[in-house]
Amino acid sequence: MSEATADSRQSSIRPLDYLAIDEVLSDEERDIRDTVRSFVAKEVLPDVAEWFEQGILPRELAPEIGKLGLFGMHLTGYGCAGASAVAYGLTCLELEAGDSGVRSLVSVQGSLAMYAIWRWGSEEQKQEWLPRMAAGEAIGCFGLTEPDAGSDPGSMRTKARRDGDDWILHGQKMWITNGSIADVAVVWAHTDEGVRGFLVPKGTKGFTTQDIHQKMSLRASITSELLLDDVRLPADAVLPEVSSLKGPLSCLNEARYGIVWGAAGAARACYEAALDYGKERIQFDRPIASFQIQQQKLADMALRVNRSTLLSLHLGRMKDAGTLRNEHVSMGKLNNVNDALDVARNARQVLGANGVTLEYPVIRHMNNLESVVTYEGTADVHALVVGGAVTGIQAFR
Ligand code: TGC
Ligand code: FAD
Repeated sequence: MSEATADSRQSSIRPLDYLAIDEVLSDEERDIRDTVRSFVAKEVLPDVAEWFEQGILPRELAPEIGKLGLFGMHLTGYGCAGASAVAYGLTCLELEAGDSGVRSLVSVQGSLAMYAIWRWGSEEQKQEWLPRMAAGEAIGCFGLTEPDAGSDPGSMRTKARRDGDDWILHGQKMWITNGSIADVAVVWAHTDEGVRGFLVPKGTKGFTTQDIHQKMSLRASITSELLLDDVRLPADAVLPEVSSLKGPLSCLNEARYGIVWGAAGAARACYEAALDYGKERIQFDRPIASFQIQQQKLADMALRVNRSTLLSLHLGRMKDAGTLRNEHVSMGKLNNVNDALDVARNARQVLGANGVTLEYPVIRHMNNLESVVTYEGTADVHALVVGGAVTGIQAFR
């Protein structure tokens, strides 16, 4: 008998960690993961169904998340924690096991708004915004998408032109997470010098927001329209270090990386709910988990949860080693969000009628994932990135 077989006889399978992925994490990674898991259990899970129903996300959550050091935790300096990519990923996994809206708050703040300033901003901009954003005292949003420019952000209509030393920014952004609660909006616009990013503080004359209502997904998250009506900005409002689409797209890589992990968290939450329910719910005098057709569903969920977590970890180790490419991230987002959607849809059926209520987390995750599969590049966009990488032929245009 091989040593591997003997080992596996000694330790039993853990249903929630089938492949014993825990054991390949470092002590520090497990500590961070456990801290975030406890935070979610205490501060998110008791209320999130209510937030989802009401379509709100309490702003008071931000300083609590800031105290834990989770905003921009993978960045260095300026009050940021300087954690590893894997630690940041595990954080996203645990947050999204709570709700995609909470992970989105952290992604948009840390990976989009803070990263844009950290990577492309001036020293003064970093000093002004990053410490307060890391603490959750100031909130940021990231305005790239427009009503007529989603998958193709290069076709955006928002423009900025120089007027003496100032800039005049005009246009409209759509579907912007944290838009109306943000203290600073990072807004991308065409200029004569290429695509540039602007820091637009809340209350700037000509800058208004309007929340998007009647969403059936990501309800525990604020989504807004940004209206920029000839907004006059000083010269130092522009991010000085980039003037092409590479600016916003580099930020998207960071946020997509977090989503890769987050989707595995939403999947785990749905699988766990289905497993518990399946063992407790009696029909035909037996727990429904004893029927082969339900076991097949549970086995498929276990497979997808483990596959997506392993893929996340692999990409995380690559990111920490400096070998992760944006094409790798695309494969991760494509696989993991699709896996999570499959898990959520199967789990919802295992729960029967209870699967359509907010008493259980499954339909909330299932609905949220319909946004997650669309934002940060749709599944089609990521399939085309992977297709382009393997064929060498770009199929977007
Ligand atoms: P393309 O000509 O390929 O590239 C233009 C410039 O950008 C560079 N580049 C990248 N740089 C860094 N990371 C990437 N992933 C990059 N992809 C491209 C490229 O090298 C080039 O640089 P340079 O120096 O030559 O100027 O651009 P394209 O117009 O053909 O578009 C490519 C495409 C379709 C992949 C891209 O536009 C895309 O990703 N579209 C999807 C848009 C998207 O994901 N929007 C998300 C908005 S934010 C959001 O959804 C937040 S949700 C809330 C949450 O996160 O929780
Ligand atoms: P479209 O681009 O119009 O796509 C419609 C369909 O056409 C999709 O199925 C797509 O895959 C397909 N399609 C498009 N182009 C191609 C092609 N070349 N080949 C094949 N198929 C194609 N944006 C921000 O900037 N900041 C935010 O904070 C933000 N938060 C969001 C929060 C939520 C809840 C949601 C739902 C969206 C958010 N977005 C945000 C916007 C999001 O990034 C866009 O919705 C996304 O990029 C897709 O754009 P679109 O909705 O305009 O769809």
